[in-house]
Amino acid sequence: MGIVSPGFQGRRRTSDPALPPGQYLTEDFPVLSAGPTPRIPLDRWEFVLSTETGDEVRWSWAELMELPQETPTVDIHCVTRWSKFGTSWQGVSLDVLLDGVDTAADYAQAHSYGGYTTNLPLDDLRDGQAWVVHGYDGEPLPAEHGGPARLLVPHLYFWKSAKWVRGLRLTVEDEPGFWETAGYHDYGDPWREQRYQGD
Ligand SMILES: Nc1nc2c(c(=O)[nH]1)N[C@H]1C(S)=C(S)[C@@H](COP(=O)(O)O)O[C@H]1N2
Ligand SMILES: [Mo]
Repeated sequence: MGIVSPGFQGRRRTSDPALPPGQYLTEDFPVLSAGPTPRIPLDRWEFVLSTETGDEVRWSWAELMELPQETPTVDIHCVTRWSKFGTSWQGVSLDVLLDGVDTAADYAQAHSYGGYTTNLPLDDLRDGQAWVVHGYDGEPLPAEHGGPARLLVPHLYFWKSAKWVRGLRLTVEDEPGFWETAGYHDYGDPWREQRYQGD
């Protein structure tokens, strides 16, 4: 080994080009929840994708597990300014869930067990940009971080990654969710610092 102090080696710093403007790095994994943590038994869990025409596709937990699984490792950025590099997840790509879904919708509203909602353009869920994840760091996703399953959309501020996700409503019009209605930015690109409406 060379003369490199442990803990410094390989660690990226606040000047890192991978850190969006106004963010700082954290090594731990903060929990941010607007309400109590819902507990959903796996035998009653389901994920529902509904289209603007009222068509629905449903997956039980067992059905979700039978789909092709991916293990994305991504950086995440919370609007409260913490970022965490190199988080490792396991789950199903939205490309798989949207495959074969016939829709003319341009938007999606994610909704969660417990009532949380968040909106995003449907295109931001396609092309390897989003997952329904149920594993973190090789373990089942802890309830406080959104288990049994959450949305993971790492290229947008982390409030778009709905915990305890229950489904997606595909909509023709953009329908603001919980934080978007409260004044947060409709899109939430961390690289353009889109924290609040008007940013
Ligand atoms: N259902 C639900 N999803 C949610 C939230 C929430 O309050 N409820 N908070 C959001 C916010 S603001 C952030 S930063 C992340 C936090 O995820 P974590 O607690 O796993 O760090 O979840 C997002 N998804
Ligand atoms: Mo957040």
